[in-house]
Amino acid sequence: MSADTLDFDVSKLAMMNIYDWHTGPYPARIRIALAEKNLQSRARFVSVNLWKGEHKKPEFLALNYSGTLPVLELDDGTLIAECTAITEYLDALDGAPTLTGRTPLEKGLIHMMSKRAELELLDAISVYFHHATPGLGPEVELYQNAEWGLRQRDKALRGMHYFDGVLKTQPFVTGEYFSMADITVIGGLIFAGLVELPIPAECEALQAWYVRMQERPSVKNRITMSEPNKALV
Ligand code: GTS
Repeated sequence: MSADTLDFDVSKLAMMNIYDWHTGPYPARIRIALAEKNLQSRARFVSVNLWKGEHKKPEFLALNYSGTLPVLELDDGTLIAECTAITEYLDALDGAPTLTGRTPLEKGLIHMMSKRAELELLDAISVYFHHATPGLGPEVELYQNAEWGLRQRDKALRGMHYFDGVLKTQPFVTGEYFSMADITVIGGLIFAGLVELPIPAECEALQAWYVRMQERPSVKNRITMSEPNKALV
């Protein structure tokens, strides 16, 4: 442990706003990262109601051009969107990154596997949800392409088989340590649960890994962790 880490006092960190939706799989990635880093006391959650399309309103688009959650806002007004970018920021705060890699090799592998988990699983399920199911409802889903959505569902199922293969030989997605890549796969499986896309029965390693991941307090408490701040909602 470096001197920086020993000196790190979480209570001296300025409060951060996190624009969030409590059941959302992408925002869940940031809640899990916060809890893994023990930073949840520095976060104020600001609820943006996806079902009412609040994330597509000009006020929110001014915060995040992409119109998606989550967004991190620092006390000087700086805005960071994109789960990977937010996680990298949070992980670097204490000078002791545990989620995004400590060495160049770890960093490269974690970034690769997390991106793969987005492309092959989480983002694919998101497209399936928005295009081949009622999604967030007709007020929000202004364009849908069911065929594209169904292809993405099949892609996600292939992604589950891929991660099952990875987890047959190692305890975590990039090897021996829990990392951002695990969090991204967890996000994908949270979304899979919401759209009722079960992990195929033959993907036993992925199923067993997910059972273990759900026992982590960061994952177990991901929805209730914002309740003390509910007054802001
Ligand atoms: N690449 C973005 C990231 O990594 O942050 C994707 C973020 C994203 O798609 N967030 C979802 C969203 O805003 C939130 S949730 O579905 O997990 O709740 N979706 C709304 C929409 O209309 O796309």
